Amino acid sequence: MRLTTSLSSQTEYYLEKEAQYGAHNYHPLPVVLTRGRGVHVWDVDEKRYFDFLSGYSAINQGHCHPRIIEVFIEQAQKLTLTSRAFHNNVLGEYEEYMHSFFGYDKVLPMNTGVEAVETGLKLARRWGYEVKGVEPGKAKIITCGNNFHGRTISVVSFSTDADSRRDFGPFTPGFDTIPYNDIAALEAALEDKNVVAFLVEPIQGEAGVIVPDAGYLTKVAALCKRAQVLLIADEIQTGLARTGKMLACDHEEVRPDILLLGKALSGGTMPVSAVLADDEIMLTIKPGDHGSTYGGNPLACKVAITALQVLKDEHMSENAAVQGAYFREQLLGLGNEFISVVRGKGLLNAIEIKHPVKDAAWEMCLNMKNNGLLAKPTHGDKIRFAPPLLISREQVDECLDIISRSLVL
Ligand code: IF1
Repeated sequence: MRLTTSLSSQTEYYLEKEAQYGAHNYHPLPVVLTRGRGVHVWDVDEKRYFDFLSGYSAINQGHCHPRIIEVFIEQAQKLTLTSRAFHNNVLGEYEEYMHSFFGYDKVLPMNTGVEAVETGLKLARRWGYEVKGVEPGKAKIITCGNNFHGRTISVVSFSTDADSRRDFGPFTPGFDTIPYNDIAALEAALEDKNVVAFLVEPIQGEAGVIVPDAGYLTKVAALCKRAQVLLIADEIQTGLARTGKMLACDHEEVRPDILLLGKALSGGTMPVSAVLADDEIMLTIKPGDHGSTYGGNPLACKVAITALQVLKDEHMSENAAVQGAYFREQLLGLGNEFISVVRGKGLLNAIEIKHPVKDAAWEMCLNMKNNGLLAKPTHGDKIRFAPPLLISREQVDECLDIISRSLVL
């Protein structure tokens, strides 16, 4: 049964404003949110929904987590930004906290995820020339098909998604793409002595939550070490407890040479990202070589410390592992004829829809919206399910009932 979505006048009012005055660079679900707390959000008509996207995994701690908001307000009333032209009394403590929490010598603080990716690429190239001894201008970085690492020109230069690249050229050179989850292809690519790094998502998020074979990351790390190539793990979406461990790399006890974090590093309050590496890599960047206006601002640092502490104090990795395994098992048990694939790790999950109707996944997401759960398709036939990591068993059961009632057309 295909629903025609009748929208309230309140909702229409906001949609029209965005259509008139905003760039059309997204096609959101027709819902206008006004409030969030925990796993729930409310729309302008005070209807409540379960949020099963979590801001693309930026809201792992739940909407407006009280401890994070409290620290945000407190710091916001004291000192928000000094720029890096001067020191402040928060940055050093944050850097030490990140060192202790993740076990890297140093952190380079940035803002958005793609800035962390760009920073990682610049670090790898700089290290390649100054430590590995690659011929100037020849550094090469290997990336994976169906990757998603952000939207800047250099990063879309190695995207394999036509929409992300069309008419955005000319592109940045120095990147080669291999198939994801393909050890033989990586081994062949690493024959090139100009390769300085391999950039990889431990699980490919935007591609539809593609989980590689068990042991893939372990083999990747061994090959990179043998070839004197830096392993850059993009944990901007998979990190921070989302997959049932603090980092997705922790499932195989792999320690990347460069670790990229973002999104939930601020608990969904503001853009905060981070690049972690040991001194041999990090100290190739000298004063004035790299930076950003807001990078490492005291507000972001205070918020990030609390956002990380909340993940630990509330055992969110463990809950993600337990509730995620249960959720996938129950989804499979629904016996829904349209669910062709269920996959994921922790609370980063997705289903694939096989249905004769062309935009069935979108229609099903509209059904879920009308039934009180917000999720959005990715690449047409895949629906990502990624609730905040504090979701309870009772709430998972309630959501499974909503999903079951909605995946019908
Ligand atoms: C959009 C999804 C997309 C990321 C990984 C870096 C970044 C992202 C693994 C860049 C950002 C966001 C961007 C947003 C939708 C969402 C996303 F996979 F999460 F669903 F696009 F693929 N590495 N992912 O996932 O971080 O600069 O955005 O802070 O652009 O539509 P950012």
